[in-house]
Amino acid sequence: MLSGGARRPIRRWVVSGIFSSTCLVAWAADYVPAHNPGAREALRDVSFQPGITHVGGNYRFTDRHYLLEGATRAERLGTQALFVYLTSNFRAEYPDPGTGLWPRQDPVSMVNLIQTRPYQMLLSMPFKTFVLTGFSFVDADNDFESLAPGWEQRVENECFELAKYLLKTYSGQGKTFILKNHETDWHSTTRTNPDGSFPEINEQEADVIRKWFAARQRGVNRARAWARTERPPIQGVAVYHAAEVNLVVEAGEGRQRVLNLVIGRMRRPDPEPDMVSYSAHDSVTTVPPEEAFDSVTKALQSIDQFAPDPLGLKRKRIFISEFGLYENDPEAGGGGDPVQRTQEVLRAAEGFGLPYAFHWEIFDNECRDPLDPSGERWVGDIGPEGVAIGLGERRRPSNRHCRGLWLIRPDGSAGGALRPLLDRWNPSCPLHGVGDLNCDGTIDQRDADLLADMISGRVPSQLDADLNGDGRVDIRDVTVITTNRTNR
Ligand SMILES: [Ca+2]
Ligand SMILES: [Ca+2]
Repeated sequence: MLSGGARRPIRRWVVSGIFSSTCLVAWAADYVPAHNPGAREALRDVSFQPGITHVGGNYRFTDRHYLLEGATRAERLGTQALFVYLTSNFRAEYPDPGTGLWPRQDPVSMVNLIQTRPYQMLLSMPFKTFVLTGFSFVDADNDFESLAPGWEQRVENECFELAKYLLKTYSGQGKTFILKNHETDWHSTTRTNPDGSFPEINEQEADVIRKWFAARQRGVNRARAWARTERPPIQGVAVYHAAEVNLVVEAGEGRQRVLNLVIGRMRRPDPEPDMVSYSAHDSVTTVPPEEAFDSVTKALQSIDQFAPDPLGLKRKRIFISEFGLYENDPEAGGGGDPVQRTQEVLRAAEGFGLPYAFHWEIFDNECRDPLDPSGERWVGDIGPEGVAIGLGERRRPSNRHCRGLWLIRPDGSAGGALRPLLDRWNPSCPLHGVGDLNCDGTIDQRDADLLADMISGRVPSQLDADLNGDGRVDIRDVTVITTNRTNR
């Protein structure tokens, strides 16, 4: 199944020729040993935690910078792990309706982009782990014919500069960064089968992917090698590179996929990827909820069989980068009980010993345009910029226009997958981030009264009462309480 969960937001910048094999120059192996005790320690003690993805959502609730609105909502819900994109399409994926935080001049590299104010504000938030889906800007240029000479070196350098910056800037802050790509299997070939099925990759295509993974990993390895020589020493920060797979069920069945044909064969002098991230729609949404545990576990076993382990991370070298439920579109998969399915996925991920599993999307990125008479057009395909539609705009999708890849629905209510996540993030007060301000287990008038007291200054205002993520505690946050009230 061509799962759409993650395809849509990056369709505009995915490079159709990225893995074409033309004009590639051989590179001189500049192998830097990947072994890094500090890096290993950072993940070894991580206990399993669910995270949230935020990119390209189709609706917003505030006029704040969208990167920060989503991140603030995620923080309120209680997660310490956030997954965002670093993409040359940043203005569309994270629109800035009125705060002027994006620079006028376009950044020209990942490290340029992460130094912009929105990302600086994001990285200063108290998340412990940031997953960054980043294609180097040289990849996003969609012009490999002309860029091919020196391509791998440029990819390597861009990853090096980003990783070096993160290590240097966040030394001592206890943060973990994971640089990864997006669903490599979908990008592994531009061929199509006459019957519409997705072709198995061939040796030539596998070789280009291998070189590309190696270039990215070499960049991260170089940065870690640099960090080991710095004085004062860089410590208390970790940067990893993950290679992503998404057709794992088929790889387990012996079909030629990225997991078995590329990752399973990476050997020195190619640096092996630190980690393997798994966009898990093929095992999460293709079975009934009660079978999700077995389905996901089996897929993880396949990854464990093929993934190298250059840092000695054991099963901490694998994580689920995407699981999402098409709560509103059962035919697409993910139907049935969303609570049970979510619980089973989390149980499988934790039981297998993974560090993370990220829920695909805080705000759904697969909604239809309500103004399109055919009902076919996606909101994400409307225009070049600003796919997150604001409150009151005619084009804003409502719940029924979306497929259900959400934790927060367009009407502000909680998606079906949210409760099991809240129970893990904040067991003592799970509903806090959706309105239970006084932590008595219900969302009702008493919470609204407490919020009113904060707004009027009768009690000190708490930033965690900024329920809609616009950076202020005011009357607009009352809406979240009224939408989610448990006692009506
Ligand atoms: Ca309450
Ligand atoms: Ca607010």
